[in-house]
Amino acid sequence: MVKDAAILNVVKKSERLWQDVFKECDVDDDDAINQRELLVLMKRLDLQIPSEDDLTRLIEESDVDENGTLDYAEFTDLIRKLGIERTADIAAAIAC
Ligand SMILES: [Ca+2]
Ligand SMILES: [Ca+2]
Repeated sequence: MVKDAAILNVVKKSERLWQDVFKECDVDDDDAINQRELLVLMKRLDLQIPSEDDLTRLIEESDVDENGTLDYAEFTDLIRKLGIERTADIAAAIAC
């Protein structure tokens, strides 16, 4: 299945880019994205900035272990929920 392999390749590539984005956003280097760091990311992505309550709710929805911050797995879950489809484009724009 050549087609599936190609799709997998794209997913893998954007996965790597998101890891870079995650690191880039993790300003205090604690391997987690907190509310403030997420807000900075959303501004850079030109997303609609949610209210503080919405932002808290957004994090809570993806914060599986309920520690108030998003680790990488939780972060990618959030990205999926936000419906960011052009992951590679956006990640590339941020990475440079
Ligand atoms: Ca952090
Ligand atoms: Ca968490």
